[in-house]
Amino acid sequence: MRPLGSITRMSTWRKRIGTVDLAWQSRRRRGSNARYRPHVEALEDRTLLSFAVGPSVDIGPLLGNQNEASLAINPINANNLVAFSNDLAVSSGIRVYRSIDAGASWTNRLIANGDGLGVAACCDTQAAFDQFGNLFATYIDFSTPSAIKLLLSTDGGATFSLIGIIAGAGREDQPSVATGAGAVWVSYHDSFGSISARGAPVAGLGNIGAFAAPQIAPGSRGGNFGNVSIGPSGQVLVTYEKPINNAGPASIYINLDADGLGPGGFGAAVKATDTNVGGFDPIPAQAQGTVDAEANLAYDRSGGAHNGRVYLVYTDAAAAGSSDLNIFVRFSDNDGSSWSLPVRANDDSTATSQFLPQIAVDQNSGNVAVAWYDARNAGPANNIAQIIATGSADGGATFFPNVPVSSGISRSSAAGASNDFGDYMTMDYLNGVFYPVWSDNSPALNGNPDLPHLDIATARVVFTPPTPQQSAFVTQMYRDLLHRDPDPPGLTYFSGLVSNGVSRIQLASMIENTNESRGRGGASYLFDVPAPGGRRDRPELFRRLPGDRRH
Ligand SMILES: [Ca+2]
Ligand SMILES: [Ca+2]
Ligand SMILES: [Ca+2]
Repeated sequence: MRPLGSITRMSTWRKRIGTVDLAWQSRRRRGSNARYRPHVEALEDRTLLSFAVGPSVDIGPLLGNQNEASLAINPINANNLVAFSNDLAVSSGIRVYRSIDAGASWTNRLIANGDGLGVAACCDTQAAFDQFGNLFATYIDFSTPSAIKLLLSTDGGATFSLIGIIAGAGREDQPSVATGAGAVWVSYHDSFGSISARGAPVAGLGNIGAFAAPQIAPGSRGGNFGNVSIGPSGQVLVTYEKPINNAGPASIYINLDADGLGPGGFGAAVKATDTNVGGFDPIPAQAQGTVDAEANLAYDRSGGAHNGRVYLVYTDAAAAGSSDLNIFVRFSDNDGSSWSLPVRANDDSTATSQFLPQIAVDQNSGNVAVAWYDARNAGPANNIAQIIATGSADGGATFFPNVPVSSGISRSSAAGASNDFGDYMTMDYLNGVFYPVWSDNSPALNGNPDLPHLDIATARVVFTPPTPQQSAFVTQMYRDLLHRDPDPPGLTYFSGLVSNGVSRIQLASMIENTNESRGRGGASYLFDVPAPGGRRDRPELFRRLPGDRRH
């Protein structure tokens, strides 16, 4: 409880307004017959926003189309970001982008085009830093036969070395890379049509052990568009969609390797959810490239309240063939054996497409961020998209109001890229800041040299969910006014309002004026006590306790 301030101040106030008199008397009588007590501290954080979105930055002003990007934040130096993308303007190679100033400025170069890192890299880049500052990047190399390769950088993306060929039979697809718990894992669609994965121990910067033999996920044959994540004890979860050869319906499965790098393999496939978005679902905003359900995983290794929880983000639609795609999140506290009910992350009321979602956990806080391409402002044509994001501070039970991330809206059909925006987007999230990375040909993106071709863009998004004090305030107000604890959506909503600058007095008024509160009677609040000198920017709240009859 915050001290009320000096009696002198209170005496000054007393002349102004009777409620202060009551508070002053309460102070005089404290411990005996106090009927009033200061309930809430002075307002604070009134201008604090839950999301602060920086400008969209063109990370590589390049001729032609670049798309299908991935990005990772260096935990040793969070100002060091490294991204990768396809570069459709060149015959071979992938583009690597590097920033050392938290994404404000970037350099880029082409790699894996006959330089020793790769023969003819094409696509499907995925990147992850680990806790030591090792940066891993995987991609498909169109060598003969084509192969999935893994690169390592120990200097924050300045230089790379080829760790090895993860798979090279010639028909592999869609690699993913994950780090955590002293390991690095790569999963991929193998040449026999199943999901396979390989892991290696990591003991320090540049200290990468040998990769174990490939492990097949039982029951995954015919699945693709997968992802991999590592849990806090080293357990490994892969996900994939199956079947993939239609526009929907399909299902999303997981397999668990419970002992991680230990000798046990992947367990049986578990269906996490059905979805009406198949492996090749043509929607107006991605008509040539089509979309899949884009199932992605993110374990919480934060050591916090939801340590060990794994999140699954994916796309679903009311019916197969519908272009009204939406983004859903489920979570599991038992490594995928069972899953929560889905929570919808996009909060628009349109019938447009939300697609290619990505999810990330801030391993310092356990907070969750989700971002995706979104056609909510496209109108009935449903054919242009911007990047929208949200976050959760309660372990995925509820999500905050959506926030626009990209400065503009892009039209992939104008770019002439056969796979439109690409098969996916990615993001990374660390120390309260997340960076989605996406393909952009909006006129609002500064620097693109040849619109309507695509460049790669990112934006710095600072997610500041309500503080514990703000949430506690809302909880106390529920108990006082509604005589109950807040339901999770109510707690998120009202805490978010406080965090977004709504004053606590306004909040109390909103709750007190609900039908539920009016039906309760009991406690009420006295509002808007002016501060000394008539300033009204630091009002105080005093709770009137039940039983008092003077007000
Ligand atoms: Ca194992
Ligand atoms: Ca929708
Ligand atoms: Ca370009």
